[in-house]
Amino acid sequence: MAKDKQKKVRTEFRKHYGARTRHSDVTRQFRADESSDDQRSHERLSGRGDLVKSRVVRGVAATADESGQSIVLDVSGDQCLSGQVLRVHGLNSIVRIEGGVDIVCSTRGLLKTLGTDLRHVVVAGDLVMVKLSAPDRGVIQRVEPRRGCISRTSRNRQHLIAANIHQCLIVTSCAEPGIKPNLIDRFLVTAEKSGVRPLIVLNKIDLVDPADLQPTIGNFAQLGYEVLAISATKGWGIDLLRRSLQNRRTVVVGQSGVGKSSLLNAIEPGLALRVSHVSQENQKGRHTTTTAQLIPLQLGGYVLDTPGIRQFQLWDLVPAEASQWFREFRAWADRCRFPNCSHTHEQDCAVKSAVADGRISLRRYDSYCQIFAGDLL
Ligand SMILES: Nc1nc2c(ncn2[C@@H]2O[C@H](COP(=O)(O)OP(=O)(O)O)[C@@H](O)[C@H]2O)c(=O)[nH]1
Ligand SMILES: [Mg+2]
Ligand SMILES: [Zn+2]
Repeated sequence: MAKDKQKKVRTEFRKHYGARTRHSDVTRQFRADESSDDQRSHERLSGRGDLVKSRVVRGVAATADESGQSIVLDVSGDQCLSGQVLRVHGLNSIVRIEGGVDIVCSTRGLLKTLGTDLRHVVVAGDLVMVKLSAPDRGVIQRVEPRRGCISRTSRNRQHLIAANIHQCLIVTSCAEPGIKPNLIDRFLVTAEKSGVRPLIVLNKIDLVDPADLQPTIGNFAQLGYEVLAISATKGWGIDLLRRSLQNRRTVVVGQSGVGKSSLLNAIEPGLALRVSHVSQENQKGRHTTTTAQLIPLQLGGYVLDTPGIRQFQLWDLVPAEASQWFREFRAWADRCRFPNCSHTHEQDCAVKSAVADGRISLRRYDSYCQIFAGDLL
């Protein structure tokens, strides 16, 4: 270590807040909409930030990962244990060490210094290396590169609130309230954007004729999305759902009333209670601590609880970026006359032709147009 102190390592960091990368001229038209949106607070599954900072770090090699939201520090020889962060309380984190023991960890000094700039030095879901300082305490030495990041945009700043989330359970109900396919599309877009695998759940199948569900299921299944039809109260399809959650980190989203709590309880009694909002965010003014946490499942795996994530209004979607996340558009978009075609008003648009030929579903295209126009559901 002493020798390392002489070394200087130039490191690049990305900011994870502020203006997002623009992909085409078309997107500029939407800046106005977006900045008014940004006055509110959003939560979304994030994309990547922009490269903005370069810092000299003394003594220890530090790098930012591809999303720029994590720090990797070299650990010098001493033995470390790997674990994952269940939640963060101020300066301390609760880390589940391999083997299932939870310990309280502080964060290594340098990580904290860097964190002031990066804002989120450690978040729920982080995979970390920990050096034990006592049987039930440790110090986080290193944070592994992140993927599957869930973030919140607040006052023009993007805050990372959870990392390494494998999948997003999009819960909808067949009746009371009825299915809103366009809302499913919004969740799909947000999930796709961040590399979190979407899984669509149609709950309350006991209230409808299964035949009526076929068009909806077919529509999403054709696009390659997994759709599970279940009844949380009757217990139908719950085993399949359990298997989908096993050994994975899952965030559960969906309108209120669709049966998220019922579904969680069907998977494991008492789970819904544990996955309940710990606190409501104060959306105005200062940055407030996020209380996202991973709730361990008896069958293995975790469900993420994060205040506000289930309210879709809080999901931040940049309208002009939406087309790239409509996966069936991709094969056609290259053939549009204009490289920055928005597939709305342009001539010689291959996507629109595909819709006309029935190769792209009209429902999906309409849904895209709504998002592009910035319509709220
Ligand atoms: N018929 C029927 N009702 C259900 C089912 N799942 C949930 N419900 C009911 O739907 C209502 C809302 O469920 P809840 O779990 O609180 O939804 P949440 O707001 O998404 O957490 C409750 O009255 C549940 O009993 C189901 O599979 N079938
Ligand atoms: Mg609930
Ligand atoms: Zn086009």
